[in-house]
Amino acid sequence: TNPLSMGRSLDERLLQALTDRVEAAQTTARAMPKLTDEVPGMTLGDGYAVQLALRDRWLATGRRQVGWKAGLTSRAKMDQMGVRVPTVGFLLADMARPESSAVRTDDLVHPRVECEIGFVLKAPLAGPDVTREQVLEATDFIVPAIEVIDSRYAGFKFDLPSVVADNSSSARYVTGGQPCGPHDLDLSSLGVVLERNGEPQAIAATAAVMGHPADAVALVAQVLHALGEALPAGSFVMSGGITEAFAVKAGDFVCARFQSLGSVGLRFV
Ligand code: OOG
Ligand code: MG
Repeated sequence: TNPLSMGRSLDERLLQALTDRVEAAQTTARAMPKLTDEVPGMTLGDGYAVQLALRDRWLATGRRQVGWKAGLTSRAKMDQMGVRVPTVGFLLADMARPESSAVRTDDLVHPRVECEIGFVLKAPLAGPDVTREQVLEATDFIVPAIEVIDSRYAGFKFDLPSVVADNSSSARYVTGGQPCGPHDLDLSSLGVVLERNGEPQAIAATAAVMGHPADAVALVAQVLHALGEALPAGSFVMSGGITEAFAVKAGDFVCARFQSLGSVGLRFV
């Protein structure tokens, strides 16, 4: 079977009920059981139907979407989470935090951090077969980023339909460092050190993300095509965690140091 098959099985009433549940867990920062515990037949397409229903609810309240992220694009992340297929999630403007700022932990369930390459597009990307080269041509600049993920599932344990419904654990993100043109460095072999409280937690290189982070952005475009969505010019796209993610708590300081791109940091309170 096609790993990106978007077959759907939920009726409208169940779709709205599951969306209510995810919205409540995200808004109150209370963990919930996996959606598939109650609806074992839930498909990947159902997970995306919940994710998009949630996105549409929030846009209707005036929140603004700035882009999308790739999830589970590295072996380290897939192994850590026990999931084998990459995902996408939407990014809202109010999820962003200023560089070096203090991120509250009391409105999150069990936050984790990961470092990523962010892409800002100057041209749209759409269609079923977007390539790495098309991504690089459409990119205005790349920028180092830290994503704060927060699964709303108890124990950070989930399966593919459940995590997709939970917007691929999206919570907060911060960009920093030195923006750089997409052709100014070899994006496949940039080293990165992720530090917590001054100690290196993980050391990796960008090739960990599908061989090249632009391939992860191409995958985002392909998944969005299957969902009837696309990446407009101006989109911000995060290409997925390069290392596994690390739990953080109030008092922690996290810094990601990227070869050639500078560093980006956050505090937790
Ligand atoms: C899913 C989110 C994954 C990434 O960069 O791989 C993600 C999770 O691990 O909770 O954002
Ligand atoms: Mg991520």
